[in-house]
Amino acid sequence: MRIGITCYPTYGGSGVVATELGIELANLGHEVHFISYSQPFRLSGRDEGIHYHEVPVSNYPLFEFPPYDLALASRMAEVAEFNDLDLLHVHYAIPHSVSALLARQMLAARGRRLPFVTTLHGTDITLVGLDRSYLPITRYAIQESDGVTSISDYLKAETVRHFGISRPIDVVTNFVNCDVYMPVREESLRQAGRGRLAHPGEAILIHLSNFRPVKRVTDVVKVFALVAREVPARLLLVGDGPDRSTAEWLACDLGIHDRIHFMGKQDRVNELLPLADLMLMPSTLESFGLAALEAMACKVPCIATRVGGVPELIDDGVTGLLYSVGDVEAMAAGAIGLLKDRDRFEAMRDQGRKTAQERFCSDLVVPRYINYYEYVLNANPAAVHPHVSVHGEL
Ligand code: GMT
Repeated sequence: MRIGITCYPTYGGSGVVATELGIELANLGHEVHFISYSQPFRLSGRDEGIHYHEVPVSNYPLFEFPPYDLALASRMAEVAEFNDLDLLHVHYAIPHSVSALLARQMLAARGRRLPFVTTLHGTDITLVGLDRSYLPITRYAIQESDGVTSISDYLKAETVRHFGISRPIDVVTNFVNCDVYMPVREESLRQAGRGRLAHPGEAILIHLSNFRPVKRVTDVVKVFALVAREVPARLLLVGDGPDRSTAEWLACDLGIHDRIHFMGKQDRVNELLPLADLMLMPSTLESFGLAALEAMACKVPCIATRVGGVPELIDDGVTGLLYSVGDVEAMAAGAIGLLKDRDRFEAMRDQGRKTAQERFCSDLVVPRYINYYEYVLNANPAAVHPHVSVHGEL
């Protein structure tokens, strides 16, 4: 198949999922075309079977807000026509599904079919999509998509509840490549640099996010401060975003700045995650919690909040520990208890990896997307939604 993928290319779970999906599809022999304003950060630019098409956005002085969604629609239609794409797969509904809808109509006017699949990821439904400025058009584009998938049952239910969507939504969970995200043995750990990040006998806690308010990075620092009182420990904060400086100030105020490594944005998190003993994910909301899945695949249990789709991923007490939002004392107590009970800790590490392999491994989930594409392509194959007929250049 020739598949166009659009996503937010910067650091963020939906972009990560879209990029990893593109890589997996290309490895399986499909031709993948990313269409976005910059190259997704996990791509090298030289990946076999993957092409990248930048969306140029004119910054004409009249535009206080350059219309990216229109430029994206034009580029989607062009790329589809030049490369004979079979379908588009857009990640995060706003504005990508609206642009895809326009591209589909532009090509239909030329007698060419371009179905599109929208994958819902999180705040496109639970936050941004609920904003009255976006809600009607987001609802329309979801409803009009040729296929809609959601990354969790929770998000599917929220989409139906908030948007009144009547068309079917298929749940295709996020996934992890268990051969890329895997635990490493002690010797490799030392070579990989754990020695630089922690002293022997210290526990390493890790948090990975885009440091937006929903991630509650200050709770991460507070939990860590309580843990570090009881257990020799260090915290790796991976990522960057609006709440980073608040977190840095808090670390100074709590006198633990020297035990926290602010590592900024990192490309190869699969090399960092196995260095950790525990992950902290105290978010206000997660529709899935991809970072926790990546950690589980590396045998790193997660201390998380019982929100959104997280309980679909983490079995409380078995593959991680779940708490109420903001209950930093309980999260710290849970982390300390686990670090002090080696048998329970080891069992949880093993169970996490097993769950990742048995339920969320890319080998299992990516074929579900491929089957879904085939289903969409086979549904009403003659439909091109022609309104007018246009020939010549797009
Ligand atoms: O909704 C967002 O915050 C954006 C999105 C992203 O691009 O980072 O995150 C969502 O999608 C991820 C990948 O599917 C999920 O793992 C995250 O749980 C989800 N974030 C939220 O629901 C807050």
